[in-house]
Amino acid sequence: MAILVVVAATAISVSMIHDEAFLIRKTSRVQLLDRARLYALGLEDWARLILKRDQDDSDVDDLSEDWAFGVPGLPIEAGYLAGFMQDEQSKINLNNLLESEESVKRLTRLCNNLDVDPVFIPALLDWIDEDLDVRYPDGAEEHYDTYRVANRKIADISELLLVKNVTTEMYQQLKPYITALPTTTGININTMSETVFMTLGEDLNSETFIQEREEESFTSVQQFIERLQIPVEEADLAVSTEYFVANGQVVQGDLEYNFETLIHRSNEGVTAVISRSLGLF
Ligand SMILES: [Ca+2]
Ligand SMILES: [Ca+2]
Repeated sequence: MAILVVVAATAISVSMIHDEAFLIRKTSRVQLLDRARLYALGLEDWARLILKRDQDDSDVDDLSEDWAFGVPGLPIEAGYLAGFMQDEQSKINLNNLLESEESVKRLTRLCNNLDVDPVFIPALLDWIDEDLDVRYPDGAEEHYDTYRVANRKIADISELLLVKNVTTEMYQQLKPYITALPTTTGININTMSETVFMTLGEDLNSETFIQEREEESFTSVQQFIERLQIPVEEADLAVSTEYFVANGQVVQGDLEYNFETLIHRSNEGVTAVISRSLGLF
């Protein structure tokens, strides 16, 4: 942890060094905001650095690695920084649905397990697919409600709220377990929650899964299936991750500045920002 904090402090001061002159003494709200923004971007740079180093260290991603430990509250002038990263591939990727029947089955099981009516799934598929043919019986194309159906990959899971038969309550229940990534991805079995594990098949036992994983991370999907002795489809499962979300908070006096950034990391360890929300939200 101490090493992480030092690395964070170093990365942040490096990325801020050019703006040093600006930081001195002036404390108007605009300047506080600018400064918070710089700290936030510094923290994001640090997250990318941690991910790059992690890629150099190992081919597997699990919850014992540096990226999985947050910065609990690093003191800065007149406030503090905090942040944490999450593996976006620990969730069900809605943009897998068209290419993978297994992903549709998993989403259906997720709904059933959470007591959410899966009746919206055909309309969701219509929302994503490029054609205008309505799926029978509950699909929806062009003229549903006041919205135009997107007919392309989902950019943000909140789009689900626009899909026929999805209520705010259903969305809130599903939200922690779903994601929308720009490419087809595997669920990382080393980071997924018990709830996501339970979507991989019928009558599974999540206790054994958690015990086995705590003993040792899974080095391959095949090894996961062998160790647990469960009838699970290998499709769209993985032991490593390309997409992470970095969350951070910069507190300066009474000002609380937040960011949430989706980061892609390639097999070569090159990171890129895919999307970012930044500000006083
Ligand atoms: Ca790793
Ligand atoms: Ca469509």
